Amino acid sequence: MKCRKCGGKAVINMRQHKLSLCTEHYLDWIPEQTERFITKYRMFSPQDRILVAVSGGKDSLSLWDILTQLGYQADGLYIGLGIDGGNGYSDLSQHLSEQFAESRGLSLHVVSVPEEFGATIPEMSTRTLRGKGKPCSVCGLTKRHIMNRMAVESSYDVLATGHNLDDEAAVLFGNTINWQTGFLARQSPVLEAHHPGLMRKVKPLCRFYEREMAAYAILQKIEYVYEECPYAIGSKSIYYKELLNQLEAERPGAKLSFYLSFLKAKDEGLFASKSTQDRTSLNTCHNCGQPTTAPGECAFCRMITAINR
Ligand code: Q46
Ligand code: ZN
Ligand code: ZN
Repeated sequence: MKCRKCGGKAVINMRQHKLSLCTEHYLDWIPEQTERFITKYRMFSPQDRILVAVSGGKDSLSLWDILTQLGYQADGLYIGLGIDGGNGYSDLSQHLSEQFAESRGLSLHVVSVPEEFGATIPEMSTRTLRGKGKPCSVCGLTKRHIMNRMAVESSYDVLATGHNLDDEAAVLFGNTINWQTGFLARQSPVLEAHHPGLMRKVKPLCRFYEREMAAYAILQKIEYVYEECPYAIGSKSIYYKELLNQLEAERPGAKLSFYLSFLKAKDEGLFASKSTQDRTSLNTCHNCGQPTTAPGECAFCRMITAINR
């Protein structure tokens, strides 16, 4: 297998793009493509201040690496969830995020959920669900609240997350088989802020396969946490990813085409009425000032009240 650009030894073959590249050209190709997506979806400009949500994993650290390489002003935000799972998952991911920031002279905001709210994510979940179910819904709600609040309070222009194509295709698949039209209307590489307390959100890696990001992180020698969060095991999203991988093995490019065809259909007006509906129905939480679809308090503030009861 030879690199298409220089004829040297290729380290990756991307069947969906009919493209093989050597280390050097692969490490150039990923940032070039990222820049293309940033421009295509009008994500941000060099004047914008970007907050990157960093988890210590390959995608978010690679995203931060790529954005700074491309010359963007990007700071990081790490949220400590207090998840141990027997392998010190949160401690290790925080350590690797801090190490990454320090080695490159970048600034990283750290918010600790246990310090700020008096309980770890699994503890919060036990209190709200009374021991039933996984902590993922509590975790997602908490992370979204903190990310938005930190980005708005520190006057960033945009919040960037490291979701890759496999993440986006799995979400799309789950929403499609259940025809979750509200969620489908909101799924996009760019989520505009339709409320003063809401931050714009972008996903610059949404067109890269997970294996492409893993290859990038390894070849770029980024030290990241290999283990998944212990609560991700057995999740629906991993199951959907496996199904999509089976499809991809038979039909290279199927995942990318599933996602891109969806974006095209949305551009052509699919779910347009649903998006307008969502935009007009946002209120302000009486307690924290963040946008909410519910009248009165937002879901996060209601959850914190329930935990402290
Ligand atoms: S939601 Fe669930 Fe993730 Fe939170 S508890 Fe772990 S698996 S980290 S993306
Ligand atoms: Zn080459
Ligand atoms: Zn609130």
